[in-house]
Amino acid sequence: YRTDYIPLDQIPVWKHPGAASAEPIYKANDELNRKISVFRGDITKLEIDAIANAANKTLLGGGGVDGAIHRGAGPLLKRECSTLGGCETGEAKITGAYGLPAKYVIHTVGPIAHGSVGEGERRALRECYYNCLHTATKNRLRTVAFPCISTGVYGYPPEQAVEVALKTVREYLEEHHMDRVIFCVFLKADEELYRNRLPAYFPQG
Ligand code: AR6
Repeated sequence: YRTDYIPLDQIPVWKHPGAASAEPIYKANDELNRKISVFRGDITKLEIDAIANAANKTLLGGGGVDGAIHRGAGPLLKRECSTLGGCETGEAKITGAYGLPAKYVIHTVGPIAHGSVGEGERRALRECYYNCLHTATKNRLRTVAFPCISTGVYGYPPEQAVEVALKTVREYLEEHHMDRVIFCVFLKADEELYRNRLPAYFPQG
């Protein structure tokens, strides 16, 4: 019996900081605000409908969050992934989660940025978030956790990636039914980035 799994009901909904906050970009919508969480820790521990994986085009595993997901899931994950014919940048493909507490893993491949981004990289990163959410919707899944796609090995600047992540999720939630989206950050600096920028995309009503 595992005791290190984190059920969704133990992850608080993001709390608006109140007075000092970023300039709003979108209209306030408290209903949407209640669908967002920032969780700092290991995405492989989350008991949720789906976790997104920042994979590579082979889908056969790697380092970073991809390595952690494959280690946690066990070898059957790689076996299923090997039947999928890889994944293009910006695409998303769903598999079982095997030994993980999540129900599914949605694999996506972020753009390789190496420190500088143009419109192509931005569009590709948007597609990652959008296609993961769309894959969740198509599979009737209502709760999804995202790592900070592309901001590790792939070198996408985190302070630019957070804008794409928050904008894409905000726009998706406006148009589709989803119960919870968790931004699963691993680094303290990323937690601060998300908490600082969330009020721009999810202002208080
Ligand atoms: N849970 C949540 N986030 C994590 C975890 C974890 N267990 N471990 C790391 N992170 P990266 P990328 C964070 O490099 O940049 C792989 O080799 C990490 O701190 O995992 O998209 C793939 O096979 C960072 O914030 O993904 C590809 O070849 C974020 O996850 C390549 O890396 C993403 O970092 C993909 O690179």
